[in-house]
Amino acid sequence: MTESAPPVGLIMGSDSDWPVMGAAAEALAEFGVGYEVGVVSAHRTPVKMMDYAQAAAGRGIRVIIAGAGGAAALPGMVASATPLPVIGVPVPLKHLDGLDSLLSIVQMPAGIPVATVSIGNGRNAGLLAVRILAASDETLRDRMVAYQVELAALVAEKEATLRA
Ligand code: RP5
Repeated sequence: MTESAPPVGLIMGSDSDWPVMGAAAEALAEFGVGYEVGVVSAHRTPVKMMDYAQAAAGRGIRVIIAGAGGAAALPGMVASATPLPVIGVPVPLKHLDGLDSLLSIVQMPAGIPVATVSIGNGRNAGLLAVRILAASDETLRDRMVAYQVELAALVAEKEATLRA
C-alpha cells in the first residue's frame, strides 16, 4: 500500500480471504476502477488497522471494501475510524458457513454504518463500490448502465433456451 492511493481500498483480515475478495478486485478491474489490496487484521494487527482507517481518506481513497471471516470485526472497526463509505464482506469459514461473519459485520450500532453484502459475495462488494463512485462520475455511470443492459440480455438469452 502506497502513500497516495487509488479510489478503492480493498482490505481483508487474512490472505486466506482472497478467494472471496478477489472477486471484488475482478469487478473493479472490469470497470477500470483502481484499487489497492492489503491484509489488515482487526485482531492480529490492530494498530495497522487503525492507521489504515485513519489515513485512508487523506491518501485519496474514496471507498473501502473490507472482508473478514469468523469474529469479523474489521469492517466495523474501520468504519469507526474513517468518514469514508465502508462495504463489508462476510467471508465464510469452515464452521458456521459464514453466518458468524455476516452477523459480526451487519449488526452495527446506529451512527456507524457498514454496507454489508451477502456471505461470500465479493463481486457485489466490487460492484457496489463502482456504483458509489459512479454517483459522481458520469462515465462510470454509463458503464454501469451498459453492464445492467448486458445482464438483462443474458437473462433473456437464458429464458429463450427454456422455450427452445
Ligand atoms: C479472520 O480470520 C480473517 O478475515 C479470516 O477470514 C479468518 C481466518 O484467518 P486465517 O487463520 O486463515 O489467517 O480474521
